[in-house]
Amino acid sequence: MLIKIAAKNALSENDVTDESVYMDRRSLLTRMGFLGAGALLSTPSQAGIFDLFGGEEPEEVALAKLQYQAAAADPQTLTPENKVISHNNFYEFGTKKTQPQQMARGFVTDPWQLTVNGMVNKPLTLDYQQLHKRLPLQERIYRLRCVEAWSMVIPWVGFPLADLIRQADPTSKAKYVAFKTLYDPEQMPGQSSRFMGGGIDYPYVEGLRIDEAMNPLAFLAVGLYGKALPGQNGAPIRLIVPWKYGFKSIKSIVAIELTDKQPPTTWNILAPDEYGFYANVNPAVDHPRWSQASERRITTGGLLADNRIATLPFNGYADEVAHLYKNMDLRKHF
Ligand SMILES: Nc1nc2c(c(=O)[nH]1)N[C@H]1C(S)=C(S)[C@@H](COP(=O)(O)O)O[C@H]1N2
Ligand SMILES: [Mo]
Repeated sequence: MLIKIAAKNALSENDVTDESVYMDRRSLLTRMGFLGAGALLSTPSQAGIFDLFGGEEPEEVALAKLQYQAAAADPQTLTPENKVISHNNFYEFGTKKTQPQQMARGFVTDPWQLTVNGMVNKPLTLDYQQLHKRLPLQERIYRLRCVEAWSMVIPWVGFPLADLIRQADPTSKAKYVAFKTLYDPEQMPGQSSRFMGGGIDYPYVEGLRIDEAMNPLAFLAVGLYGKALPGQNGAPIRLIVPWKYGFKSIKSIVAIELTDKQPPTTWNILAPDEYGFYANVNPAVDHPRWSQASERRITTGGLLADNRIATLPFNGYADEVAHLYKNMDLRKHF
């Protein structure tokens, strides 16, 4: 795949590594249990996040990382970490934006089990450790565009969804990939209260067509800002599909199933006239109740700093993904 690098969008390594998060790289691994007391790194600036996950960064990975940084991020800003972890949609922990951070505080994600099965030759079950170790971790800076018309720029840590799917070796029958969030009403208060959980019929489910799932942009995140994913952002593992509205990026995944039928998806079940299966970011197709032509980019603190900017087709990733929808009417398949 070719990723165009637009000079005007270029981010230097310094822009990206400036955030305090990179000073904290060690704490990610410590918290994930990969760094013993003696395993110290020379200095934070010498240690790349990749080093921390045990291994050399292959040249292709290094190149891909730089390309994604250039292509994916806006020049001026990452959304500050404190915003990324305090303004959330995770209805299992309440429907208010500030609720998930509070309610997910004690969310237990280790032990965890993620199964990959269905139309595959090699079904997989990954435990908490394997989620972080089975595949080389990389960083991706992506825009996240919620269907509610706010957006952020977030540095995720994880691996391409395609890498995991390939390990399970899908059969030729597999045409879709279905995802499911943990169902645990004792831990997730929104699942046991219609009032708190927004009327969703849990568990939260999502799906992609297999060619969408295999696109190099589709990503499974286990961390953000160089640290393990906080509960409110979908620990221990969540999907990121940056060219689609945020609700496709399902959190706290326990099951990935390859199937030959288009899987049901939570928001489509809840309001089929408002939320389709595809949910590609599209400024030309308004939500029935509001415009999708622009968005509020959440940047630094204060209302004045929150910019309204034009929404781009496929959230700015058209070069990478528009070909997937070549012969489709995107008004019909919204
Ligand atoms: N299981 C689950 N996944 C979910 C949601 C949810 O309520 N439950 N909300 C979605 C929506 S609407 C958005 S915009 C993103 C928000 O991700 P963030 O809180 O990490 O920014 O998560 C998505 N994934
Ligand atoms: Mo969203």
